Amino acid sequence: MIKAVTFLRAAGTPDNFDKLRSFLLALGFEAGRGWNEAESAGTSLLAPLGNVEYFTGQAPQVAGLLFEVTNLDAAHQAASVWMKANSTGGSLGDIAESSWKSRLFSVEPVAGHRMTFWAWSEPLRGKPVAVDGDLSAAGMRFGLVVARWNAVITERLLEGAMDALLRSGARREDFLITRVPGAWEIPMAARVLTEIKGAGAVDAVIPLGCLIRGETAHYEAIYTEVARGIGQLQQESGIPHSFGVLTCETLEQALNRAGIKAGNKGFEAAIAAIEMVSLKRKLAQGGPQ
Ligand code: DLZ
Repeated sequence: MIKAVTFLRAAGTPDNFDKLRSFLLALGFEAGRGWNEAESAGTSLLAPLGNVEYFTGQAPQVAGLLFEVTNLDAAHQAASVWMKANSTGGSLGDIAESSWKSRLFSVEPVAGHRMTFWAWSEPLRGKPVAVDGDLSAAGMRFGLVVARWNAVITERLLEGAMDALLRSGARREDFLITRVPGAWEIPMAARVLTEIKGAGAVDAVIPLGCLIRGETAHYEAIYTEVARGIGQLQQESGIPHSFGVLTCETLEQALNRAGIKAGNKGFEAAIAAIEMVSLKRKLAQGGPQ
């Protein structure tokens, strides 16, 4: 139900009003919609986030207006430049460590209007909490579907994928490799893999194929169906499917993406699958703890 937090401050004079607005815009506030009427004028300065904090214990020496910034040194530099360009009788303090695991500085861009800018000392504090998958494949089981068409490429993709799985802690018995005639058949085989139950059930499917436009008249038709089929299967089964199907203009381009010059997309597809299985498991356990 709460929509926003607003701090009302009386600027005093029109000159103070202009100066404070100019200073806070220089420090990175976004200009909101103000008002200008006969009895009063207002300027609105927007921050991406706001909160109200109550506390117990001893607070650091901070002003009532407290602004968190992403880069305190850059903010201090911007404040310093503004203060030099505007003789206001205000003052700018140095950056200091606070007792609250943060660094801060206080400034009066206009005398009598004190505010404090701060940032966490530890860069990862204050960041939004996110859940990331890990890259450990131990304890996971994978189904790989490899198209035989353009085997010179797809076998390299398979090598890359196996390399990624083994190096990430999977054992050889933890992945089941199936071969299909061409990319068109990948979704069907992937579906069968997702339907395995019990000890052989797979945690993720890694499809590996290669479509080369120059040599495939109905390239678009096959590609669209393969992409749609794999995507649909992933949604329906809830089992992560990465996408290791190359779509290239030429054989040279395909070779480059299969380990020659532009990485190995099979390796990348396996890593993505590991990450998604891990993420899925973490989220199933309740997300960030
Ligand atoms: C038929 C065909 C053609 C022309 N090109 C490719 C290709 O570039 N890559 C690929 O994986 N498969 C190709 N195929 C085979 C089809 O995917 C499919 O296997 C056959 O049409 C048999 O259903």
